[in-house]
Amino acid sequence: MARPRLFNQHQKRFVRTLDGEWDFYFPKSGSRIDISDYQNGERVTIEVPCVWESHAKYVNYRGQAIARRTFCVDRPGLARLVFKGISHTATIYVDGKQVGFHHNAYTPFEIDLPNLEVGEHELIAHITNEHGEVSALHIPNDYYNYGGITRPAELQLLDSRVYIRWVHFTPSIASDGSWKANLRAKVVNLENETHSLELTMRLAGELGTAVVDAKPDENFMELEMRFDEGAVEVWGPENPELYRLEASLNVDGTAIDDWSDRVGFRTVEVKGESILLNSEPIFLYGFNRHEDHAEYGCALPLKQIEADLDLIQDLGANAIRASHYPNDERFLDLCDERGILVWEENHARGLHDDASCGGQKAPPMKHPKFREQCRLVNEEMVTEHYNHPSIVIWGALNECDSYSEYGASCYKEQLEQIRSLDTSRPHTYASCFPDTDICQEYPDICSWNTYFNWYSNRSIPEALEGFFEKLKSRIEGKPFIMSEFGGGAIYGFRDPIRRGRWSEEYQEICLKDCLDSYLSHSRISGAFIWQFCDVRVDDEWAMSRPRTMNNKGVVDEFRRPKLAYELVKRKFLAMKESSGRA
Ligand code: ADA
Repeated sequence: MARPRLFNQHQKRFVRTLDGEWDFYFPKSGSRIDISDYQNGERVTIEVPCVWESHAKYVNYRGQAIARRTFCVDRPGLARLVFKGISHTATIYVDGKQVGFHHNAYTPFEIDLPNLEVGEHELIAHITNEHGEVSALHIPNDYYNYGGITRPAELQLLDSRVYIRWVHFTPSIASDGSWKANLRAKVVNLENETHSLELTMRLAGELGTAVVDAKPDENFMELEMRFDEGAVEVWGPENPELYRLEASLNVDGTAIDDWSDRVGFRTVEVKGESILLNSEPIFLYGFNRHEDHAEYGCALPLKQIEADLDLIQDLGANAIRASHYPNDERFLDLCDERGILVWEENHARGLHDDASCGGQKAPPMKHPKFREQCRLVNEEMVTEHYNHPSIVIWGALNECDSYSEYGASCYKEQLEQIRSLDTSRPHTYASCFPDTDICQEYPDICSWNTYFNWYSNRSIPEALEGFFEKLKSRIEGKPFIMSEFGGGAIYGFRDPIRRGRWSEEYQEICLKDCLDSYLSHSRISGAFIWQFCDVRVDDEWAMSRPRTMNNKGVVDEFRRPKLAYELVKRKFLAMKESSGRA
């Protein structure tokens, strides 16, 4: 059983995991199965969280499935279903009645069931991982679009139908050097009348209160708390100090609901061509990481997420780019605890006007659902992951159409939306179109994916100077991150004499040349190796990817280290020593 977070967020709510055995029904032929006659399908009992591709018979299955289980409600009141990730689109039914729908594998969703009777209930998720009309974002890609209930799920039972949905914590430094904490809460009232409530917040030994007349539906309130300089420890890579934020919703002094999270006192901003963490320039160095593993697909259990971060820290990295989608919150919780900096981004990779996209009638960015699906992912990503101190950059639209007027309107719209949801972090996007990109005015940080010595055989220093010359006017006055670089190596292919392409030796040379240039370049504030581990790719990409894998990992899909591992470790540890950081 997997908990959705590394800690409990509620004392008053009764919380029960919905992980464990679910019955999955697959069509006996074709790729469609319906809620009306799923019992005629092929039944397989699967341990959730999972991808169905972990089952030999469904290793390549792209289509629909019905997932079913029951759950018990043993008290009247409000029942809530919390899904941290279903891949990639799901319609949810309770007792045969549709109660929810969610698109996108990588963002969480929650469903309120205010009038569920006491007793046993049937829960069904009608899931698809199909490509085509259903999604503009899940298209055939250089990573695999899995199917399943891939992240933890839980049932919550509340006595009250008025509850705390979330509290956003925004730390800042006041002019006198003390800390200010802006706390913005969302309270949901599912009853028909307005309730006069008191919201109390406890944080780092301080207490703040706000009175709220919670009308039916959604209510927002804010309060500010102050902390003397030195009263709290600053969160950072060398001292990732976390504090528990505890909120309580009270009527006449009696708590009706509670909610808690972990937060860190830190600031991140851009100043000229530098990225500042706690007012000090910082250089981000690390990896792009897909959530993918040979045994688990994208449904990594906590032990594997921890093992990945053990390797990432052994390699000396201080940062991870969560390419190319919002990550499992347990990964973010661990990064909060370990002081690893995160660039988290919305779900998009290579959505062009002209990309071949697996049967889509419209190119993905012109897919009729593109703008709405991106808008929802941005909102869910920022709203649900807002409090993680480890997230220092929001990203959008990796290598999408940033070269056309239409594409530029999408970049502008989405970066503005992310800014409207969070003014406390800088944003960026990773481009790969130096000749045609027209969107560099929109992001706070300019980021570029370049493979000078993999997709071409150019010398890095020479290529880099020409590259900066070409971008000069567009990136002037902003920080610059080299967001992707590297080369492929087939694990176990050693070629010490020839050092041929796809050998581990060749990859080591690629990475050495890149790191020697990028880690010490005065114009660069960050360098993310593509990528941490080898990942499975969609069948449509298999022709250009040996082993139907993206083989640019420094470890393979089982986390077996390649020759470049020790080189990268030496380079990153030298960065750590030179920056004087722990
Ligand atoms: C792009 C893309 C990555 C990966 C990489 C590669 O930069 O952003 O997702 O596909 O290329 O391996 O070529």
